Amino acid sequence: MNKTAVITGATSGFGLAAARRFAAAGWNLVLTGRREERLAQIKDELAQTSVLTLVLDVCDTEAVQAAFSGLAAPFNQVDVLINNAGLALGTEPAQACDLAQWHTMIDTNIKGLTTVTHALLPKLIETGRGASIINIGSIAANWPYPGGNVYCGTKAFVEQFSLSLRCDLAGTGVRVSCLAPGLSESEFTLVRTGGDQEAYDNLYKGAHAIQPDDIADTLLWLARLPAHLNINTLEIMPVSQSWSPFAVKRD
Ligand code: NDP
Ligand code: 8X3
Repeated sequence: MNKTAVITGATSGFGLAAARRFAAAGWNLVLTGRREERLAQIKDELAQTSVLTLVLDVCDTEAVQAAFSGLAAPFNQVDVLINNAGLALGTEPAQACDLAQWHTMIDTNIKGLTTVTHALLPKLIETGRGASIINIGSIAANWPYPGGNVYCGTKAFVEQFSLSLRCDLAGTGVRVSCLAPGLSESEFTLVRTGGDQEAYDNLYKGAHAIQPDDIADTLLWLARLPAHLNINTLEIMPVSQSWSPFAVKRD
């Protein structure tokens, strides 16, 4: 029987690449996102496998609970949950930020991710040994940078939640991993900058950034690991990205 992966945020970037990669490997897919048209296109494209698309805002708790409570065959045994839906908004220093943008990041990256997890935990535990939750964190969880403020905070939550979840799931056979990419080329930067194509071009120019397909390959590798192994956290950067010295503001 084919395995089933639930991927949130499958309309672009990592989620879309993962959907393609898992489909090619023969997985059934439950794909979510807010953009209905894109979900319809993806379903057509991935006709080689069983795909259920759900137009879903992860911030809508009732909709998430309703969508995942009634999964029918062949999607009713969930083997992998990839909590990928997320976003950053803004690059300004905290004191110049828009509170509504902060709340949207918290609602999506923290509340949305926890709502989806809560809704699917019973199914994952039912699957048991070999099931996986893979949460998409970020290097921003551990490496703060100017303008990262609330986004960095949300991803620190994702990492700590993933690790704590592992403790609670001990004995169920369900694995939990936090995959933390660095600089990656996707619509993420257009969303963050309100559609600033120049900022996008400048950020990625000459950087040989991580590509969504790189993350998709890593996700499939994680999902296929032998059932007795759990990768706790996995941080990935492009070779071009490394650390700078601490900033010191002098009088
Ligand atoms: P994209 O912008 O390409 O993809 C984001 C996905 O999340 C889209 O499919 C979008 O779908 C979905 N999404 C956003 N908000 C919601 C919502 N409220 N409800 C449902 N779906 C939502 O970015 P990436 O692929 O790069 O990002 C994916 C994840 O990776 C995010 O969690 C991001 O924080 C993280 N990440 C990104 C990095 C990068 O540099 N790109 C690096 C490290 C981590 P739709 O708009 O259709 O709802
Ligand atoms: C996205 C990577 O460095 O832009 O999570 O925060 S970064």
